Formats: sequence, C-alpha cells, structure tokens
Amino acid sequence: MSAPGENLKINGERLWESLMEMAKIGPGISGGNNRQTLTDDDAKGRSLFESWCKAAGCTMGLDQMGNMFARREGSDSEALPVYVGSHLDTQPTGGKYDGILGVLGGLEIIRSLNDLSIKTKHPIVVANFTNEEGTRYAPPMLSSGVFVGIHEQEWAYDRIDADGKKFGDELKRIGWRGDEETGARKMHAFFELHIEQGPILESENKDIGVVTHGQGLSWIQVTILGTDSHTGSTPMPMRKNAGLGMARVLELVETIALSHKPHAVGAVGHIDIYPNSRNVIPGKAVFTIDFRSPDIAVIADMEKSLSEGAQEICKHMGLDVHLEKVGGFDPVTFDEGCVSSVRAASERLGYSHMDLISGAGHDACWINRVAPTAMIMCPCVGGLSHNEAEEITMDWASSGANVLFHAVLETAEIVD
Ligand code: HGY
Ligand code: MN
Ligand code: MN
Repeated sequence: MSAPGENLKINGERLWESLMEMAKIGPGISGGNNRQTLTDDDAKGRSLFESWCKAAGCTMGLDQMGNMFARREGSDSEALPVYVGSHLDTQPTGGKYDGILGVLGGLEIIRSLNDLSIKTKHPIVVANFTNEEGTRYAPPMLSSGVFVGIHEQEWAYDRIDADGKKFGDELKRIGWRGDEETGARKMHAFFELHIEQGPILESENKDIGVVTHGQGLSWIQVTILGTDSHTGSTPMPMRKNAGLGMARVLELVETIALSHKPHAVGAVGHIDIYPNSRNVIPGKAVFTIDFRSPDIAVIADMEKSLSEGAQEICKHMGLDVHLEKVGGFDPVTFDEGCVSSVRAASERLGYSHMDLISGAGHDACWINRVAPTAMIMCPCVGGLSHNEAEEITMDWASSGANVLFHAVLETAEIVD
C-alpha cells in the first residue's frame, strides 16, 4: 500500500474550532463538560456532529444501541470500510477532549480528504459509540461491547441509572435509537485517536503514543449491610457500622493494588451511603472498586484478595457483604499491522513517539475483537483527565489527527 506524502496534513485550526464548538454543548461548571450519555445534551451533541458529517457529504447510519456512523464513499463500494472514531459522551466532571478528539479527528479526516479531492479505495466511516464512559450506565464501553457481541442488547437496554431510568428507554426518549442491527457492520480496520489521560507522553516529551496494548479492568460493586442506629445513644461495641466497614475495605483496595507495583492500580470512585444522615450510623454502604492491570493474572489475584479480605473484615465487624462484578475486560494486544502504520506515520511526519500501554479503557479495546485495531494517543497537560481542567494543545491535537490521517490513508489506499 502506497504511503501518503509527509506533506499531507489535516486542518488543525478547523479541528480545534470544532472541538471548542462541541464543548459548548453540555458545559461543566469550571470549563469542562457534563454531557453524560443519553441526556438531552448528548442528543444535542449528536445532532451537531450529524449536521457536520452531512455537510461533509457523508451518509449517516444509526444502530439499535445509538452508535452513529458517518460514511464517505470509496472507489470500491464493496470494499470493507476503514473505521475511525471514539465517543462523544463525557464524565459528569469531564474534559473537552476525552473521546471527542477521536470522533472530531475522524471528521477532520473526511473534511481534509474533501479539501484535497483525495479518493480512497475503501470507504471511510467515522463512528460515535454510545456510553463509552459507563458513568451513568455501567459498564463502560457498553455499546461497543454490544457491537462485538460481549453484551446482549436486551441486557444493555435494562441497565438502570441512579434514578432508576433504563438505558433502552432513555435512548428512545432522546430519539437516537436506530434500526440497524448492532454489530452487523464489518470493518477493514479501526483506528481510535485519544488523549493519553496519563502523564507519560508529556513527561517524556513525546508528541505521539503508539498504543501497543491496553490494560484490563475489573469493576466490583460491594454492598455492606449493618444496622442503622443512633450515633449518640448506641454504645460503640453494639454498633454495626457499614460505613466503617467500607472505610476498611477502601484501605484494603489500596494495599492490594500496591502489592502489585508498579503497574496495577485500584481505587473507588463511586460511593453511596445510607441513610446518609448526620446522626445515623450507616446501615448500608454500596461502592464500586476499579482494579486495572496489563496482566490478567494480577487482575484475578486482586479480585481474589479483595473477596477474601472484605469477607474477613465484615465477619469481624458483624456485617454482611455482597460482591458483584459489574464490568470488566481482559488486557488487549492491538493489531501489529495497524500499530506499524501508526508508528510509520509518526516517523514519516517527523513526530517524536513512543510505544505505550493504554491505562484507560476505550471502545478500541472491544472493537479489537472483530477487526484489526490500533490507537493513537496525544499528551494531555499534567496527565489530567476525568477532570474539567483536562487540557491539550492545538499542536498535540493536530499531530495526533495527522498520524490518524496517514494511518487511515495507508489502510484505505489512495486511488489516483
Ligand atoms: O474507564 C475508562 O477507562 C474509560 O474512561 N471509560
Ligand atoms: Mn475516553
Ligand atoms: Mn473517559
């Protein structure tokens, strides 16, 4: 496959303008975004993306999980398309770039191909996958998971949010539930551009992360049951304090993760305490543990240590404990051919680059099961993400999109 010339570049200014335009939809409270999946703001962001894709001459597809697909025709309409994309949904205190850079970076490729009147053999499709974040509806990457057959669609439709609203009902309510069978689309290859969401590229002063692997994830929801009682008149030895039990399990999570230094990580980001009243000893605590590691055996060991340790803590305190696995995926090795295209593109364009294991999960981690897949990462300031202060530079966005452009062109094959 002929490689594109090193002078072929996207329009970095236009990409940046689109990022800033999209960021106006579902604004956060301190400069970031709160455009959670299946909210009215998500619907507005989808409509804006669709209008841009139509203006760029794409035909639109929408499947039964609300996954969006914008297609630019190739010279061979029978050839499997090259897909690019990511997600437009954000965390409640999310940044302007997590996911969005990958979707709008894909759109910028289409816009640049139009500007340059370049034809490719394979069609090119830009995808927006529903509910990558998993914050409103667990697990993360829910819709790309249904797309590759990991999750049943009906199970996904029945996921409920903190207000008891079902995924399937909310998808219908915002008007973005399509007719296409989820997962019917076949891909020649898939590339996802994403911010690193960690500090490595910036501290190593590298423009591009050539993502060879993605670490695995395990989300375990823990429910600890004790007895609600008066914080003043209940003698200490009589208390069944679910909140204290939770605190001891949180400490255990930290110990378990650190016992697998340097790569394993563990934390708890979601906590509900009941009845959450200042003068009631909590009789119930529900929280989600997020364990990750590049090594599947380490993930299994962390899950086992947690289960044994939590039972021990709760038994000692007279509490009941229930564990439920609510999300997870194995460590991922991306396609060597696609990874080499990313590395070769970085070299051709003269960008500093390094191989990287993705710390975060991405739709690419699932799509890798059904098509040759690779990821391209750009640095982010201070490695900060899942925080409204998430920031990147226009240069980093452009470099990442240029590498995406070249990798896609090489794979989709330019026709003269
Ligand atoms: O949790 C993750 O790694 C991703 O941001 N959903
Ligand atoms: Mn993301
Ligand atoms: Mn994210």
